[in-house]
Amino acid sequence: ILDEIISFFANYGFTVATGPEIEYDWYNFEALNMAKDHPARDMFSNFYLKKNMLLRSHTSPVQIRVMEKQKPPVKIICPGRCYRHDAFDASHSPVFHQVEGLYIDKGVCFGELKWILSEFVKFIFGSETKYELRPSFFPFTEPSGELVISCTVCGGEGCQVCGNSGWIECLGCGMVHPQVLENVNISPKRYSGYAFGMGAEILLNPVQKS
Ligand code: 2NM
Repeated sequence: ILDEIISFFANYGFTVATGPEIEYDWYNFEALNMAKDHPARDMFSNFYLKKNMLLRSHTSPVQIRVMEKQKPPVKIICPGRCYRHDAFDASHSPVFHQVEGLYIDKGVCFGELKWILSEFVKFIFGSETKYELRPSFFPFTEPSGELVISCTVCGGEGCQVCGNSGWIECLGCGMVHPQVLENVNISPKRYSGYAFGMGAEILLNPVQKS
């Protein structure tokens, strides 16, 4: 499944980047615009190993590490294992895999993000799967969005996997927050970019064909 996601984005010029599963507080939170007392940290309730080291709760730290080292254009996809203090249920696991994408260059806009995500949904779930992009919030993107797809298990009727809503949260996305670019010494006046992140395990669900 990771290979399938990667091969889609490789066709659009993304290259794979990886990094450590044990991270510093700075890379997992601070650089992503989440200060020590930021309430958004609760969303990524986490496993600390030491005062400033934890099991990463997303693969965004890899993207921070790449942006620190590499000048734009940056066009990367970051697959890898992540950890969250979540109990097992139909859509959660304390250990899961994420794929995050990042594209930074001059003139990258929200319309381009919408376009590549719509192509992605068609490629992975087929053109019969419906999708919606809804407004959302992340501290590291502004504006932020959430992409939902019609439930691949029940086809939208409502079931345990989609919490009877008929929709499954597929991924989060947005334009990289100017403060995040400042944190890695990229000028937000000259550059902009989009980012997105998704859990890979939801793709283990069978795809409902009509
Ligand atoms: C998501 C949703 C929205 C994201 C942002 C960044 C970075 F490093 F550029 F700031 N990496 N990934 C991002 C944005 C991840 O996952 C749900």
